[in-house]
Amino acid sequence: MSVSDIFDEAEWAVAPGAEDFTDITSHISRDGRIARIAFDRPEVRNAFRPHTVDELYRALDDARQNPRIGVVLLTGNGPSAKDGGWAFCSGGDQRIRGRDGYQYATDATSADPTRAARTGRLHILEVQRLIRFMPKVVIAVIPGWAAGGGHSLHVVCDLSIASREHGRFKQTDADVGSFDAGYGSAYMARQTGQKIAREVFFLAEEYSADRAYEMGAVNRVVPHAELEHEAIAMARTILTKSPTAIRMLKFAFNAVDDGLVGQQVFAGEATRLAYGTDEAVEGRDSFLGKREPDWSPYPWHY
Ligand code: S0N
Repeated sequence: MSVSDIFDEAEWAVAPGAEDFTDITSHISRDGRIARIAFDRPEVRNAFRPHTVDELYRALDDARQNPRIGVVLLTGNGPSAKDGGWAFCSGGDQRIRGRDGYQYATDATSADPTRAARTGRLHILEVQRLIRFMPKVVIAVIPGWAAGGGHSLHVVCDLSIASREHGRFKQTDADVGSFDAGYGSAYMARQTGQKIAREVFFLAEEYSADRAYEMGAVNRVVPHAELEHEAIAMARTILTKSPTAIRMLKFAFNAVDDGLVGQQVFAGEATRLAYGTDEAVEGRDSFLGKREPDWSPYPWHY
């Protein structure tokens, strides 16, 4: 079944465990190497409620843990049956925003009534961190509006590709009193420069995909009908590269802005690489063999 007007069924199979999702769709390419995860609430411009975020986190984490997958496409299904509008994501669902965050549905018809008693959530930030720290390339595929928290999600993705006709951007945070003072704003300023990022946030004006490209906020702008194919082509190019090189590069790009957490993530990968050396094997084996390690074969490189 087609989930979106520009979705190519021939490319994808439903991801294991994704059959019951209500707010997103999750697919894996038929060769098992690319994930396509999409907001599926086109009637509200793909706004997310806590249940959406729960599903999104699960789908992204499944992709993270799948060793065959190297690239994740994050997108929005569409168009809206109500008015034909397209969206990547319009951020938090303002209808259920409470004083302590976004509220789970409380009625028995909600997607998950067992969650009714829980407090409000802002856990889209956990999704941002998952995108940021997963050792795979995440591409925002933007078929329409990227607004509010949806704008922030595209900012945090590694790459962004947008529809020329329908790609629209707007940072509404200051309009609705709900602000992303983390990656959504400060990291955007790293991408576009301070003046432009401040303009985007302080004026909250709509801007086009071509303008986003001029700002350095998106990588490519393509015809709407070609958007998903272009994204898949981009993913396939990345998949021809060394997985270790891509992983180390992503974490190197991150590290400069991520403080000690960035260093920790990069260092973890360095440790993993070290485990593959005879030198580290000697350290482990000497301990297990209850003997002194013999480092003599290993030079002090210069
Ligand atoms: C996206 C906009 C600009 C599209 O305008 P357009 O095309 O004129 O369509 P509309 O007629 O306005 O919308 C169509 C229908 O969709 C509903 N709708 C749209 N967006 C939302 C939404 N976010 N929540 C609920 N409903 C939405 C409309 O109401 C309309 O429905 P009907 O037909 O029934 O009238 C325009 O829609 C717009 O401006 N949307 C609001 C964008 C917005 O302000 N989003 C929230 C911003 N804040 C966040 O997202 C915060 C998120 C968060 O959790 C967070 C917290 C802390 C730190 C970081 C974050 C973060 O991630 O940002």
